[in-house]
This record gives sequence, structure tokens and C-alpha cells, in this order.
Amino acid sequence: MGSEDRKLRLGRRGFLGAAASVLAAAGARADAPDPAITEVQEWARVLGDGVATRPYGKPSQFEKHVVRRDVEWLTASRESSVSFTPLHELDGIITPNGLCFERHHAGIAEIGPQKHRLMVHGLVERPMVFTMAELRRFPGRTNRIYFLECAANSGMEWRGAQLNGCQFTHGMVHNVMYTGLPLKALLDHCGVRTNGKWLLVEGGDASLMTRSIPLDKAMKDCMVAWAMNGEALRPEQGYPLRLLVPGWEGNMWIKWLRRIEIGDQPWHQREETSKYTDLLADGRARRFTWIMDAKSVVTSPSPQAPPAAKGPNVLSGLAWSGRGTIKRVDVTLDGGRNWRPARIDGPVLPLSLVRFYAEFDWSGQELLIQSRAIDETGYVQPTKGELRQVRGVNSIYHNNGIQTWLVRADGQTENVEIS
Ligand SMILES: Nc1nc2c(c(=O)[nH]1)N[C@H]1C(S)=C(S)[C@@H](COP(=O)(O)O)O[C@H]1N2
Ligand SMILES: [Mo]
Repeated sequence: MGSEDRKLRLGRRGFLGAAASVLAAAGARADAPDPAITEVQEWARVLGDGVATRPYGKPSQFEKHVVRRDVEWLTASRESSVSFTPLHELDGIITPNGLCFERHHAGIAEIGPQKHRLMVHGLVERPMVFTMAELRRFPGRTNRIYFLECAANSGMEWRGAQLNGCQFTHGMVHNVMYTGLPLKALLDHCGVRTNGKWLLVEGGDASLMTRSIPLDKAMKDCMVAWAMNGEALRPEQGYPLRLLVPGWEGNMWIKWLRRIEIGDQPWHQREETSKYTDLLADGRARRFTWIMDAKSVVTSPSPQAPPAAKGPNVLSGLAWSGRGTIKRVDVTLDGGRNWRPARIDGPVLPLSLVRFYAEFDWSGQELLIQSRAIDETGYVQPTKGELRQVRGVNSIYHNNGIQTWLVRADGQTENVEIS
């Protein structure tokens, strides 16, 4: 196609429909002079910083806005609060270490690996104390990618749309590749007695957080991990050692893990009775709600990442299930009148975030964007209305209802509820 011919065709977008919009998506016309391409740029006239002037690499100075954030009214004290993952700025499935949301009950403990110990005791044949060096010499080291979601994620949304941004409505989740040992290897080494049925796991920070975990789960897929995304755990994530409880609520993933006691019944500690349980409409509470049910969210467009322009756009989001693998994600642009399957891209792993995309053309009409996840058990992510029908409105925890974003004609995007 000659360049005159091309100009003509591009000039007649209206007639050419889809083909023209595909071309528009690819960039500006190369025959219109653009100083950003025709001029020698500032950074091309000078030498840049040399190697190892940045011994530990940081993101570009132009990415300073990509940070964890907290919500003022949720942060009475910084030592017992939460910061949120900037989901709207990320892509793929792995959360960068410095951007993983944090939830602390007594601040970040700073524990030297030389001084850290893990004790396994109670109903075992051989009670043991492990140093970090001993754990690193233990056979059976393994690498696994898992999501961690706080049971309180989306908790502020129980009674209606509240926080304007998926960072705040859904950012209590991260997805990391961990290195460590299957807990089973350590438990087998210590020899769990036949009457041993439960674990009490305890953290080494000032909150001495404790949770009860059934032995079956511990033996199935729990891990002790000392590395995340290839490097040592960050202090915020429990350096030097944390527990992984794949697919189950984040509170059970004890950080700074120092003690595992084997017993014959659950302990009913604070974090599994007064906290992390759901109060139903009739005043009773659900007991042992560990598994995080299937959930998804559109990360873009979203209030902090509105559509950049009319025309071709890429919708993107995340889905996960504590019951296994995500099988399908549907998206709608009209509040659920029409659904279509999104394109899942990248690794699809059980108990891990999956990334989905849906390309769409935006002509400037109002959009009501939603996504719904379906997992391998056939479970379909419920609407918030459906969730409230069975759970009432007293809950904070375990809100996996479908999220709605309203995109206004001017592009402004808001957290709304339509059912
Ligand atoms: N020792 C200890 N472990 C802990 C906590 C804590 O405060 N202390 N917070 C728990 C909660 S409520 C959650 S949601 C996760 C958060 O993990 P993260 O900070 O890596 O995101 O850690 C859990 N493990
Ligand atoms: Mo949590």
C-alpha cells in the first residue's frame, strides 16, 4: 500500500470501522513529524549512571506513584494496621516484593537470622528446635506460587460502595513465589503422635499472634518459607521465616514464625473467635471460615486507572480461588446484561492469582464494568446482593462479591453498587 493510499484510508476511519480502530490503537501516524522522535533527546546527550552505582536497584523515578498506601480512617495506629497493594499499577501475576500489602498487629519485627528459632513440640515423638541454617540444610526445599488474601479484604464494602480504588477495595492480596520447606517434612521429622490433630502456630513479633490449623491442612500443602520472589523475605512479610497456608485466610499465615505446638483440639484463640469470624444476621457467628472463595476484580479501568481515551482499550484484572484453579472469568461492560469470557493469560496455577484481559472499544458511553470468577469446583463468584442474602450485613470478613466500576462519559471512574 503506497503512502498516499494509506493516508486516504486512514482519513476515512468512519468507513473503515474495525480496521481503522486497530490502526489507531497502534500509535500516531509516522508521517506527522514528532519532536520526541526527530530531535536528539536530553538523555541521549550524556552518559548515564554506571554499573553498581545503584547496588540494589529501584524503580524508575517516574514510577514514584506506584506505592503501598493506607487509609487514614483505618489507621488509628500504624503498628496495628494495613497498607494496600497498588493492584491498578501492576500486571502479570507476581506482586513485586516492595509492593506486597502489609498487615501487622504489632509493627514490623526486626529479627536477625542468627537469633531466630523455630520450635516444634507438643504431641510429637521428638520435640525439636531449628535454626535458620538447619532449615536451609533440610532436604526437600521447594518453590511455589500462592496468593495471600486477608479475610478483611473488601471488608469495608459490606454495607455498600465505600473506597474509591481497587487498591483499597481489593488490595489486601499479594501473589508471590516462595522458597522453603513443606511443613510435612518438618512434622514427619518430629513424628506427630496419633492423637495429634491440630497445630498452634505462633509468631515472634510483639503480638505473638497464634492460630489453630488442622493437621490435615498442615500435611497437605502448608510450608515454612524464607524467600519470596527469589530473595530473602522482606521484614514486612515476616523475615526470616513465615508460614504459608495456601488458599486460606491471610491471618493464618503467621509471620516471624517461632513455634508450632501439636495438640488434639483447636485452641480458639482471639484471631479465630472474636476476629476473622463472620457475625450472621441472627447473631450467630460462622466457625472456622478458613478458605478464601473465588473472587476477581477489574484492576483497569478502575477509579485510580480510568480509561485513557476513547477508542481501543484493554480491560485487565485478577482472579483467584482458595479452592483450586480458576477455570473462567467473565466480564461485562453493561452491569451484567451481557457477559463475555475474558482472555486468561500467563500461568494458570492453583491457589494463585491469574491475569485476565478483555479488549474493548469505548465510544464514550457510560460503562458498568464487572468481572466474575468461576473455579474448578464450578463455584461462581456471587453478587454482593446474593452474598448479603446468606450472610446479612454484620460481616467484615470474607467478602468475595462482584465489584462494579462505573465509567462516566468523561472517563471518571467510580466504585458503585448496582445490586
Ligand atoms: N506474627 C504475625 N503474623 C501475621 C500477622 C501479624 O500481625 N503478626 N498478621 C496476619 C494477617 S491478619 C495477615 S492478612 C497476613 C498479612 O501478611 P503480609 O503482611 O505479608 O501481607 O499476615 C498474618 N500473619
Ligand atoms: Mo488479615
